[in-house]
Amino acid sequence: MTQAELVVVANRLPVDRVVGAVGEEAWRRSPGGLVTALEPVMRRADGAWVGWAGQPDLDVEPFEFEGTFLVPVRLSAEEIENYYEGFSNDTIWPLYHDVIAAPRYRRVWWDSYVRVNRRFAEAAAEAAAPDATVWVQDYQLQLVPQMLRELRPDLTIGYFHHIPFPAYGLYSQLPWRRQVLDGLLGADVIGFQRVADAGNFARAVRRVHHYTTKASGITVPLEDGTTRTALAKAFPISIDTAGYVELAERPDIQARAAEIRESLGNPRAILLGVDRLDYTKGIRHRMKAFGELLEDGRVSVEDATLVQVASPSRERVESYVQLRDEIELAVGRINGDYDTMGHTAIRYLHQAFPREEMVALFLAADVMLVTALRDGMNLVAKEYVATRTDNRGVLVLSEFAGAADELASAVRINPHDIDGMKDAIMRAIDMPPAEQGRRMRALRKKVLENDVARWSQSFLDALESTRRAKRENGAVA
Ligand code: GDG
Repeated sequence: MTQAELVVVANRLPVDRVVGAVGEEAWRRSPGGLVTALEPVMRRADGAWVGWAGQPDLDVEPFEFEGTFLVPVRLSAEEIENYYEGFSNDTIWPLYHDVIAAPRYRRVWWDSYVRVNRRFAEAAAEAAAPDATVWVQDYQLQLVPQMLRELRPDLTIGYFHHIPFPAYGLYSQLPWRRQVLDGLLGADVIGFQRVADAGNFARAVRRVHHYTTKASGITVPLEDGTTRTALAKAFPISIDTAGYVELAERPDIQARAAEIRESLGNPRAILLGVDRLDYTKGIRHRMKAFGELLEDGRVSVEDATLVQVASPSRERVESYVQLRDEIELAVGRINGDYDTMGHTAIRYLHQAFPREEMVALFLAADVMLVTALRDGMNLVAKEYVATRTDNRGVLVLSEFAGAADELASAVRINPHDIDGMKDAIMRAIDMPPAEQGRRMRALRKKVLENDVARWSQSFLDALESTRRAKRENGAVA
């Protein structure tokens, strides 16, 4: 098997398997942000990508795809249930999002998580050339860095955590808190979305292990009595800004935006929410606020329509099934009470759309509502800003989204404070164009400066510095 100088390890491969009419198999690039982010880097480096192909019990040999070597990791239906839907999405996800939903701690899930993480580590160890760089992605694979270091001490290992890292008071609930920290500390660079996440991680390491931390460095003792340094630092992720600007400037997409406005009956203001249907996104809180504004008579359906795209997500996890019921009940009630023949209060779409349609929606929306109760970053906030090339439109942004650290010129809200959120929505609807322009220009500056290429480059640069430091210290032959 070919060995690569740069190996990315992620739960999912960057492709989806499609089967044609006569049963022929093909692979299609999946549209995710991480894929776009890493595509140029992978191409340059002749990289390899280790991940699951998205279907149970699928045996596929490693293969080349558009300049990247793809290494599929097989997962059984039972492992998908225990490692992915169980431990990743029903234990770690709610725990790391400040216990918005109750995490479930099940030992069979943990056992499966350990087994699957080992399989990913072994596949990465095989795919990496001597002294190569391996970049592990996200909370499904927290044990991989240490497992990989044991298998291949020559490698330089990075890990990026896409979701929040909670305060120790919550993290300490995890029955396997020590093992997870040890897994992450196997990396040379551990990247987080916010400075606060890196701080929470360092504090957890101090509390559990009493290791010394200084600035971003954590001193990790080794078995032979020496130490090594792991770097825990913020690298806020971003988007392919230029790609979004290009779509926003396309005449057909602008025409589609006008058509969307028209088909909603040309209300004075279109409010937009775009989220995976997830309890961390604060969709219910948003609807409550909007429903009350209608009830109070502060807006009418002629004034404002809320378009909510809630793309289907994790539909086999019980808490998600329940959330969907609650949201759809709320939408039905609000629309039942306030819709007229020509206008709707909430246009709810439980569907996924192509990126072109998403950009048309961003262009049609006067106000973007990002009301997450807790979110690692929230790329939707940045995408909206990127597409507003005319500097119009208002971003209402939760303080609990990582994006709030950078996007200080948004209208900031605490989504738990429904009255505060109602006032913020009214302020956004009524905001004079001059103020919209001032705020949007400042927001766009941030998103144009820090795009996703810059993000991946700064992470890889940090990894490269640790590699050089190791060489100079003679730690690696
Ligand atoms: C995790 C962290 C962190 C959504 N619906 C459709 C669609 N989307 C796209 C959005 C955006 C992406 O999916 C969602 O990204 P977010 O950042 O908003 O949220 P998560 O999925 O929870 O992502 C998060 C992120 O990782 C990256 O590190 O920011 O905090 O939770 O790009 O536009 N795209 C299309 N159709 C849809 O229907 N095409």
